[in-house]
Amino acid sequence: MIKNKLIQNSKIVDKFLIKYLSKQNQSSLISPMKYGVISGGKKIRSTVILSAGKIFNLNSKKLINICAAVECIHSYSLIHDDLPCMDDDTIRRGKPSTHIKFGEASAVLAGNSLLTLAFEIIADNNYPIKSKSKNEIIQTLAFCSGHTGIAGGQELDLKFENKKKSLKQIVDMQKKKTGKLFNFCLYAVGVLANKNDKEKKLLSLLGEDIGLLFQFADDFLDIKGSKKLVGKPIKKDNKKGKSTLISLMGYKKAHKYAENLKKKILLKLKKHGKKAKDLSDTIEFILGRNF
Ligand code: GRG
Repeated sequence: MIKNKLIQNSKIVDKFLIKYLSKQNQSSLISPMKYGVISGGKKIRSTVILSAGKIFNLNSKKLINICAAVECIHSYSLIHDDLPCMDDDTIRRGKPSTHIKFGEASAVLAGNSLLTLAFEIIADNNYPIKSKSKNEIIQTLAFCSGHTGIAGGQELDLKFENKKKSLKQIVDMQKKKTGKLFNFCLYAVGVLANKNDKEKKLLSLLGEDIGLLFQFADDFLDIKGSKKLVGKPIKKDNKKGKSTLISLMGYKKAHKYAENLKKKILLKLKKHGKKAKDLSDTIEFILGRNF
């Protein structure tokens, strides 16, 4: 059921991105950009956005630009994450990483172009939302992507290699590296649903916890997953000396910790009743997934 939803949502977002890119002046970076963002990946962040939108009766027309922008930022971060100067991975989504297929320089530039494309997609005059909302969404996306968000988290992830770090340090790093983009997903839904500052803050914290849960699942898959299903090399974290919940407390305790986080998230969704069913199903998928 949820798998069908992921496929359906991927199609909607891919269709939007293909159309959007086809209307731009063409350049040789379009190929590595498309390779990095279209027809690959679970598009889980888009599914989180669309499921959260259901709670507030927001339809996909209003949310599609947010989904596409988030997938551009996410794919940009993966292209750069795979570079030799970062995590140095040659396989992503079961295919050669972008720098292996197109060369390092094109991969760096395609990543940069996806980052800027994300902001272009939200600022677009054809995106029919209020200018005030656009500004707020753009500012939050910048905050969640830069040194206070994913880029900052990635820096910590690399610096923490082969070092003994506390639970708080690991959780803070993962909340930045992976949580902040999910934080943005729910915050943007809050903006579009005209929620007040307090409600938007609660939504963004919920999003950050969903992102943290997603990262924990990613770390579990690195140990127990199948390379074929995950689409990237596994058992790398230990070799690289990555600081994860598992390296700190062992697999069993880490799994218990993640289960508790999942319960906490699901409990917070209860107040929304049936309207939160899609998002609850997505959260169940996030921890239970095998890809
Ligand atoms: C500032 C955007 C930005 C990037 C530069 C390289 C970097 C800094 C950040 C890397 C952040 C990173 C790779 C976090 C890991 C998040 C994660 C668990 C990725 C896997 O996501 P999936 O499983 O991937 O959703 P698919 O392939 O399904 O899209």
